[in-house]
Amino acid sequence: MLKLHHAPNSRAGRIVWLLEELQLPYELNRMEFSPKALKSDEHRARHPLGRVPVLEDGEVMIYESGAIVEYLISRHSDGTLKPAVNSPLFPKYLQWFHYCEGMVMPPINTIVVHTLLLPPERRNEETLGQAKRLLVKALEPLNENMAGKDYMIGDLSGVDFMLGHACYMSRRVGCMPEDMTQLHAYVKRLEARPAFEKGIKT
Ligand SMILES: N[C@@H](CCC(=O)N[C@@H](CS)C(=O)NCC(=O)O)C(=O)O
Repeated sequence: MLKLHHAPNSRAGRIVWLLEELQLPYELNRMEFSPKALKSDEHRARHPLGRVPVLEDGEVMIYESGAIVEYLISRHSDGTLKPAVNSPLFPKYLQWFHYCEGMVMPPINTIVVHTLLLPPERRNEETLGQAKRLLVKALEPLNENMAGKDYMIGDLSGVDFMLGHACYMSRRVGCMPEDMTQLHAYVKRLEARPAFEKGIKT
């Protein structure tokens, strides 16, 4: 049985969403999003930095949300949700998949740290402003990419579990300008999927 180590309002939502789309049976270990839960010896034995998500599959223990998405798609999806290596969509799949943690999530992390996680006296307005500008810039190519498409590479794929969640987060932190109409429509499209809804609400 697959087991997902999870905390609310985190990237673990990407994995719940994928597990639900694939209709795979799984068990959830729900932890609080708190140092007490995430930095416990028990959880550090699963992830040395005490982070989520972590997935267990029998003998396998794997962390990094992108690696988990790829793992589930490769081992548990019967060839769906990923273009074949020789497909013209494959390079775009790789590009956008890695663009998520490489370009979009770093400024989101900074925004979350400087609005929610740090105590008010340690928050820095300049760092926050710079992260917000960087995030908007990182979203621009995604908004352009969405022209004429329902999902990031056309059909729903592994990319959406990464970038779809990151776009949802970007809107949530108030960094998706109104004129990014294609990206707003994309996030609304995702929100209409019950599995996505479950992913972000679990
Ligand atoms: N690149 C990692 C990031 C993991 C990560 O930072 N997770 C956050 C939640 S979204 C976390 O566990 N934070 C707890 C902490 O920083 O103590 C991934 O994609 O899984």
